[in-house]
Amino acid sequence: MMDKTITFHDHNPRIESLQEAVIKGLSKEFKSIAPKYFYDERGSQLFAEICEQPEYYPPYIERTILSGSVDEILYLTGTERITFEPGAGEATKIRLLLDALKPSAYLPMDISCEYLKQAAAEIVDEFPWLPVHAVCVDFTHSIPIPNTAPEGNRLAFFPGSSIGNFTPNEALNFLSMVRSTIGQGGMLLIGVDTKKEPAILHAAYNDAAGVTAKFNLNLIHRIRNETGVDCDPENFEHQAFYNADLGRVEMHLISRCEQTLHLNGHRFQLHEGETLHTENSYKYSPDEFIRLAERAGLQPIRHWLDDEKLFAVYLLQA
Ligand code: AVJ
Repeated sequence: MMDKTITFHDHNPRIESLQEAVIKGLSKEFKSIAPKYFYDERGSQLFAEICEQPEYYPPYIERTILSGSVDEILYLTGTERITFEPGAGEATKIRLLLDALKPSAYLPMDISCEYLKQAAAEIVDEFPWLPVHAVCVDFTHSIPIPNTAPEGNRLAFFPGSSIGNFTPNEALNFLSMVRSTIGQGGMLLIGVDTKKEPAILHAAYNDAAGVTAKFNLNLIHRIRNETGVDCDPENFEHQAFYNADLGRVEMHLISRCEQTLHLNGHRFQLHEGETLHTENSYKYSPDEFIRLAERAGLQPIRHWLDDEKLFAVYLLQA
């Protein structure tokens, strides 16, 4: 029986097929595929494993910052806010805040309905007093608040430096959309990775256990299994580096040889050393991020960094 405190709202997000993405992405002069295609079941598992690697500092540091700042966050936001989380996934980090912030409702939002339902059920198990409205939607297009959710002040939660996958311009659009969803007086609590020593970034995206490499190469497995393209993961190599000019970590899959991939009558030639660009992860200094937020109409209230300034959490207000 469905728990009475969960309601589902399915906005039927249209997911571009992997096949369409491969045809579009391989037709470009600089071949690329968007990072959202990493996350099939195996990819999501591998990402969870990345989050346990000692070199991949963001999850651990963000958790430490959030746990250590709960009282201050509570003081600044108050309780009883309608709290929504775009791209909530397994909704792990919100758990650090729920008992203190006591939202009047929690709205996890995700494009993957199955994951979302599971996460929502687990949240209600753990926090039986909390009304949960699970919203299945592509949050890059819209952030719909169900009209069955309570009225009142809103708080958006966007942890994990997910904003780093957007270009700065897309990030500005996303922040503007959040601003209009939270309305006057609404707040955004967001985790953003900082600019730092390239060696630290390099290690974070080239972990010694090779999990990030596996995560990146899983895309080739997916393409082979789901689109029938005759690609061999052995013919690709993981590459990740910090592009200082653009302030981002780039991930690529490098072709180890001259190869031709066939898909539905299309032929895609890859030269030895040619790259398939799979991810950007933008990094922001606090000054840069605050400027971006202000351009989106969000005022900085406070931000928290760890001692080594490896990661930042910002509280902003519309
Ligand atoms: C989930 C986008 C925040 O950019 O650090 C981790 C994804 N890619 N290791 C990031 C990722 C390789 C991650 N984000």
